[in-house]
Amino acid sequence: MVAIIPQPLHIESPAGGGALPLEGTVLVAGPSPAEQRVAAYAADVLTRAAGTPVAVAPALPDDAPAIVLRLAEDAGPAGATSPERHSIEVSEAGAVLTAVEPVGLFDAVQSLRRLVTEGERGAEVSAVVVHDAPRYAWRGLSFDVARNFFPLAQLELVVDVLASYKLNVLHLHLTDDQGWRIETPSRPELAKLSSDTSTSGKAGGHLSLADFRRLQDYAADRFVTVVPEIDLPGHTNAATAVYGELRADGVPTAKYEGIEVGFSQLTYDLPATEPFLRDVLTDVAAITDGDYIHVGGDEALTLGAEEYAKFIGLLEEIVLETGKKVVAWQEAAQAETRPETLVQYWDNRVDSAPFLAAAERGSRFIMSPGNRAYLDMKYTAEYPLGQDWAGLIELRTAYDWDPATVIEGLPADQVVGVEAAIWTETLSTQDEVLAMLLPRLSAVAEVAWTAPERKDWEDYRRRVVTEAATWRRDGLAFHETPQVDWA
Ligand code: TNX
Repeated sequence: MVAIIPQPLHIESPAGGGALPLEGTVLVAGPSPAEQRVAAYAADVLTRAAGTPVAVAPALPDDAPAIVLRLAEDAGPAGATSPERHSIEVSEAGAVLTAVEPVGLFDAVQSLRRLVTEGERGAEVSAVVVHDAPRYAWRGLSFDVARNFFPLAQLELVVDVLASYKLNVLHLHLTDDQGWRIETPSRPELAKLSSDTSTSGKAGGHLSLADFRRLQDYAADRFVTVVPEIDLPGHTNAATAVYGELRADGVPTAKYEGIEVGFSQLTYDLPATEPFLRDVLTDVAAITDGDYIHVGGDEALTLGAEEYAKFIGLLEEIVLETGKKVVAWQEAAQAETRPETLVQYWDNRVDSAPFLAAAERGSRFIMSPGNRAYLDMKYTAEYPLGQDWAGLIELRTAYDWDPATVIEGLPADQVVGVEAAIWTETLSTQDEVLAMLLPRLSAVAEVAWTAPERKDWEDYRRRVVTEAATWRRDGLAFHETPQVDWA
């Protein structure tokens, strides 16, 4: 069975079946560094999938079959305009992957690795024709490394998982009440003094500038962009625990290791506040490769509307001055964000009038509805990990939704994408995080990539079975939900 996740727009198997044997097959790509990087990545994943070496060759061989990676304008489904559009053609004689840009070749490789099966002649790639392009350009995961810290190696593993599902954004929630997880050179005390706490009682930690550099390089090799979040003006106890001048009474707050939200805040009118915001946001912008900085904006429950709105305006101004663009959680829409600011929807319990008003002003949205995409929610009431305030999210719940209809009345073309989210108040190990992500992240990836008319729960639950073999091979924890016949 051919089982690609996320499901492509167009996929066809030739009537006679057939397959390309991988033994002796080589990879050939164009000379640019980006094409060669995709080829090297393909060699690695195909070698692991095949259990036999698949190498990159400098040129087309005369005497061996090849998998050719080529850049050309005629790639993808008819009429598709996404820069990620691509096509795949596999026959018994060889394979050709065609894309307009290297990122599309990378996407094609993720499909190709899922076509590898064990045949009579050893590992082989099923004969197939694919034409594909994503529904949304922004497809990500928001990962909370503030409630518990996850070091570079674990973040790189998460990037690998994202890339394998054609997800292209790693949004890192770097600061919260429980810890400051990024080195900020103009405010070195933050990471030094306020990163040793966590909700699990574990030691905590933070990313050094060198870690952040390495993470972005690792992600870029996989066409994943890192979006750093500094959560402001609430969720700021890690900062007020360091700087008493950020408090009206001048006294630093105590460190916090609980899991309550909404109690901490900055104060707009204090002289130390704006310099603090400028320092940390300018530092973070300076080390960020991507276009976007996330300024948080959620659950500033102790602030009045007026002070909150002044904060959002100032945060936008500072980030724009650094040359970056702004993402903010949905609450910011109430403060009349600028139209260019991306609004990240999460709390589906509230009235949608402010979002429709923001949409009228031109705002665009990233969809992370808590009752669908919050992968820190429990699968079932009995599940030992996670929370349940947004509901229980079994696999089908994470699969069966349409980002375009989450906010009734929102124009569909003002949805730019989808992010799953994983908050880590109750999660402190790699296995715990993975068991929450897998298999649900693959379902959200299909929501983000696949056209609605190509989605089908029964078909997805058959396809996801084959993912388990890869997770087991790579030692990735996953939840064996009874909604799937894992076999
Ligand atoms: C709400 S979602 C929060 C987070 C919590 C999460 C727990 C959002 C923008 N804020 O601070 O970690 O619920 O599920």
